[in-house]
Parts: sequence; C-alpha cells; structure tokens
Amino acid sequence: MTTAQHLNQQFGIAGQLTFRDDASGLVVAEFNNAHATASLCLQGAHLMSWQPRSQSKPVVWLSRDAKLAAGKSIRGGAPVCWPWFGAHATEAGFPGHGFARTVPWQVLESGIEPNGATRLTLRLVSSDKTRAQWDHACNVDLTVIVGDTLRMEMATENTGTADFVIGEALHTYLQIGDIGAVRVTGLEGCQYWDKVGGSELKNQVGSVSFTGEVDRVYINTSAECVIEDDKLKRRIHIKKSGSLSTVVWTPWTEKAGKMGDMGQPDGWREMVCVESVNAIDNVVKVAAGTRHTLIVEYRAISF
Ligand code: TA6
Repeated sequence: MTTAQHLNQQFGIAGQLTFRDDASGLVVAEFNNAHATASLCLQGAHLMSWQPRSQSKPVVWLSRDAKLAAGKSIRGGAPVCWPWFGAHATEAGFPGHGFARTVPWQVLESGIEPNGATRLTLRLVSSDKTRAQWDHACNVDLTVIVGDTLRMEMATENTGTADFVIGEALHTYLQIGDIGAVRVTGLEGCQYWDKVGGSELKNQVGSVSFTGEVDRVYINTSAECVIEDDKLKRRIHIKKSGSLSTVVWTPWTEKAGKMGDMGQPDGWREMVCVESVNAIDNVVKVAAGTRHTLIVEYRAISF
C-alpha cells in the first residue's frame, strides 16, 4: 500500500479530503468541499492553492513554473518559513527562510468544522538534518482550515527546559489581476525595513502601491491588511494574530527574470506577497514549556 493509500485510510474524508502520490514522489492533499478547493504538499506542509467557490480565480497564487521535488521549495502558495526568516543570522550555508518548507511533515489529524470547512493538521518531522541546524526540543504544527475563508495556524511548542527564539512566516503569494492595479491598505504609518537597495528604516505613507521592486518588512504591526484589486474587482482580507511583522514583496521584472520560476515572461505581475511574519525586531522568544501560535485568515470579497 502506498503512502497516500495509508493516509486515505487513516485521514481521508470521503468527497472532501484525499491524498495522492505525486509523480515527484511527494504526497499531495486535495481539498474539495462545498466552500472551496485547495491543495497542500505534505513536504513543507506547503499549501499550494486555494480557491473559494465564490471566486472565479484562485486567491492563493501558484507559479505555472512551480515544480514539486524532494528537498526543494515550491514557488507560490503559502511557504512555511521557520525557525528563521530570511538569511540565517550567522550560518551563510543554512537555507534562506529556514528548513521547514523543504522537509517532511506528518499528518496528525483531519476533520470537518461545524461550518463544513475541512481541517488538516501536520507536524514537522525532526531529523539529523534539522537537528544539525536547530537542536531545540520542540514541536511545530500547522493547521489548515479550508472553507470560504482560509485559516492557517502555525504553533511552536517548546518541549525543552531552555527558552529559544524563532523567526517565522506564512509567506503567502496572493493572486491579483495585475501588480499595477492593486494597493495594500492597513500599513499606513507603520515603520518598515526597506530591503531594496540595502536595509533602511522608513515610514509608510498612505497605502502600498507598486511601480517597481518592493521588499519591505513592516514591524510592530498586528494590523489587518487588505489587497484592493481593481482588475479582478475583489478585496483580499488578511487578518492575523500572533504576528507583529508583515512583509510585502514583489520582485518586479529584473529579479523575477533572474528567479526563472515566476511564470515566464510576466507571471509575477499576477501575484503579490503579503506575509504574516515575526522577524527582525519581532522575533519571538518561546519560553520553555510554552507554545506560541501565529494565525492568519484570508477572505476574498468581490465588488
Ligand atoms: O519575503 C520576501 C523575500 O524575503 C524576498 O527577499 C525574496 O527572497 C522572497 O522572500 C522569496 O524568497 P525564496 O527563498 O522563496 O526565493
């Protein structure tokens, strides 16, 4: 019996949640309920797509160049960045955004919410490889609830006797009509580290609009953000808790071209990242014996 067959026996939900063995050798969970469809790769607990039935276009973007491969990150979806965000503070050879998104996760449980949404919880599988980069006794779980809204809960439990500090993110790519026809509200007046051309601390004036590369880490903000999309005529609401940083990112033409997997030639124009994060000034100390949870909920409303 294959991995997917075992998982279907133990955690599958007829007509709502099925697991399949992908040609890449990875396993993918497919969600299909009255409210939405979604897909999630078990490696990295990587949600790859989400489309509410109320929307004619997906809300979570996946590059048409995205590839599933063991040990490799997937371009798009909602990458799990953990236990650090961005480059490792001291080890240049460690993977950017941590190792969580490129290692196996195991299914802990699945179920149906009272409103009919489908729930799946996964736990990162520690190994010699992960312990070589992060040797703290802990569990990190991701719960995904797929319905007319998409809820994601990333919980870090310190099961050891010493405190530790993490950086983390749900690095979500949202689908838009065109990067030139959207703005992000909710960050007005916030301070941010501008990563384009160095790292300077600046203040956000008005909403965020896009005429070039944007790579900003907004700090000390728990604000709800809204992507106002004039082309798709919808608003994507991004409501979070347990997160004090928000990252807004578009690579723009030159960087997207160098990345090579953003859906050539201009797939990058149809996404913007609005990420729920704890990074830089907002890294999180998880005291021994405690649990920290980052939660984000997405909702798309047409106008
Ligand atoms: O969150 C924005 C960012 O840190 C950018 O600087 C860019 O590196 C992006 O993440 C994508 O990173 P990745 O490692 O997924 O290619």
